[in-house]
Amino acid sequence: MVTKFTFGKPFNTESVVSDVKASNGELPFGTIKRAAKKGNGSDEALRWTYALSDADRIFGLGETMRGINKRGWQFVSWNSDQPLQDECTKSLYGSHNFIIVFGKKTFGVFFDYPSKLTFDLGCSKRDELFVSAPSTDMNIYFITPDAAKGKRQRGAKNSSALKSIVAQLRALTGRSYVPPRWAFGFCQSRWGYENQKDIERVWKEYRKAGIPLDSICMDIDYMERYKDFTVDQKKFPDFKRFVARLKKDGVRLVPIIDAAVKKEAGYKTYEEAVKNKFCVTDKDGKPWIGGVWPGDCVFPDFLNPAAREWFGKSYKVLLDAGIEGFWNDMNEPALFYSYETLKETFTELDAFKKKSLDVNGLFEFLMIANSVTNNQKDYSRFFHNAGGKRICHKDVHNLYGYNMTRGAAESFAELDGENRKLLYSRSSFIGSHRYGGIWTGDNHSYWGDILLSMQQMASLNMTGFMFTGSDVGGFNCDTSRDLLLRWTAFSVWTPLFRNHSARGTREQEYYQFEKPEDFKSMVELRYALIPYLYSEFVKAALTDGMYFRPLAFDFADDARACDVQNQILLGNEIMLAPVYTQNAAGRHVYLPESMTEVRWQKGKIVSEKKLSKGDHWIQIAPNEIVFFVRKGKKIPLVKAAASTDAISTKSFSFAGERNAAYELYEDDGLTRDLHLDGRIRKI
Ligand code: MIG
Repeated sequence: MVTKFTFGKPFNTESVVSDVKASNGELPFGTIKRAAKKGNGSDEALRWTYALSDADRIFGLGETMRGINKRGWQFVSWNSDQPLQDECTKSLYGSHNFIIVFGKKTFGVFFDYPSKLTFDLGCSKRDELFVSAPSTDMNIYFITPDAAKGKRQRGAKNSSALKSIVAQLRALTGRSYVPPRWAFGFCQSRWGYENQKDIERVWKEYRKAGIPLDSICMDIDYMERYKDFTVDQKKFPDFKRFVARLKKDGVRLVPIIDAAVKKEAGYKTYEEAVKNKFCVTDKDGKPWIGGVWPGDCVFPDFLNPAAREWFGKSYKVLLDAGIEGFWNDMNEPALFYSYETLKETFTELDAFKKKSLDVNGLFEFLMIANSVTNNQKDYSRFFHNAGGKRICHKDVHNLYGYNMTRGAAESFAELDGENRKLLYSRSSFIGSHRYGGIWTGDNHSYWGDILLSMQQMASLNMTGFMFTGSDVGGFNCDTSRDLLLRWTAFSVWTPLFRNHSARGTREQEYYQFEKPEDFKSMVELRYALIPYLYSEFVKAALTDGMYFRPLAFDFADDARACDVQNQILLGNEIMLAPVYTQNAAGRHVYLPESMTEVRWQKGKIVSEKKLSKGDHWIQIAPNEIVFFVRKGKKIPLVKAAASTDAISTKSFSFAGERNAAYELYEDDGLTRDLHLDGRIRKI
């Protein structure tokens, strides 16, 4: 059951798509304190507090650092460009303000609020959970599990409780985005592909190595002076033909689009933005200028529906060139500089000319200089026109990337009512899961980031973001072959499977390493699985389910299972237990029920072994993938192909229990009309 409470006059984020009447009753969980004065200047104008029991676990929050159980740490919803995230980072690119308390009482809470929110999940005090905001205007939804329907199995009650809470959040906020099937193919990316020659090389090397490939991302260098919706003619002399040539071989190009628009007289997008008043404005109502890649930029006002639509329609030039997928970047929005901050900074630094730079002075100097980029004050310096109302950006900050994604998706549907497009964003908010996926941003080539990625997948699925994945191999720092192998062994299971890295780091395309056949084998498992993974994904999307789940969601009565932070369930059949430490020969795995251990090597299944419920040490060589098929289940595999277009589902091989049945969802992988009816094949 969903119970809504409205405090003050909340901004309508349009996260919620169903009509729920606000209750006048008592809060079912915890207490609310609101400052007498609207916005008392602190971050605690509104504060919801809940007393935690010893055994309570806290799930949710989507894209954040740290484990699946979030208890014991503090997180801040404030969409941030975090080029160097680490374990202590409190804010990432998205705000997914949904938590589940699982324990003495089990319930979900969704805070529908567009600005900064602090989640203290038993961090300041072990037994206290509080969520606070700088404003007193907010909608809060409490979700309690619906009674389980149908036949009850032992242990099914609590487990269906967690699934029921997530399903209700999804019913409230809308169905998850489903990309075209080719988006489940492998994508190679790198910030540093400069021109057609670079991309051609990637394509040819992959084909030469016999490693399947479906898409190549184009990072900012394809544009003319970093201008959105342009393609540099010198670098891509006949772009349309190039796109067609690659597509004929099953490879799609996926260009990046940045949020900010270069200020340049005569540049179409800029001129249109200014003429139509589609930019965010400064205190005097003039287009606000901030610096990003192209230098001085204006910022589309994605909160203004007309501006949102206009920007979305601007993708048309690329669609017309044959492009079918995009990634939206820098839409927190990231800000390299503003003139206001630069001016203040120069003034402050000026004072240092007369000072001697002792240790403290030097650090102060560096701090001031370094605070130019993503300076928080800048978010108070510009304004939106949201439904005719002038609103300061900081009050709706977390909605910016969401509405960029929304504008693009809505325009794609108008421009091409027939076919789905691939779209994923860096910044997000609950609500944008209806319009696109996300990637998890600038991680590192750290071993711990493999685990982080797995944990984020589980949490993101709770908040509706199912089409997601991390930069395989790590974005920052130099990767290593062993790390890339282990990371790939996990990421062959993530819906977005993209190897991406930063300019200046070691090149990490699979063919760059010795024995590329080891990578080939892994990517081949992905392709053998695509019909299955796609089937589980669409079924989850259409039934408000989850593609990835923590073990607690299916084994809620098994305390051991509920505390597992380094294994997850995929769909209805699979459990994953990736290796994420260097030079490990294998790892411990906890089986909450008996399962089949399946071992993949050299492009095929080499062994299957029934294992009993309980603890196991599993040996896993760096070039192997081991996964577990659940009790009473099997999965279908097909013959791997060079690209998804070439996959045939005429015949299958299987892993798991052969006499089990599997219900395969199949469609054309492209058209927008999605439904399960008549599309399930029992095999
Ligand atoms: O300031 O476009 O997260 O994936 O390669 C860096 C360059 C801007 C950040 C993205 C990353 C991308 C990079 N971008």
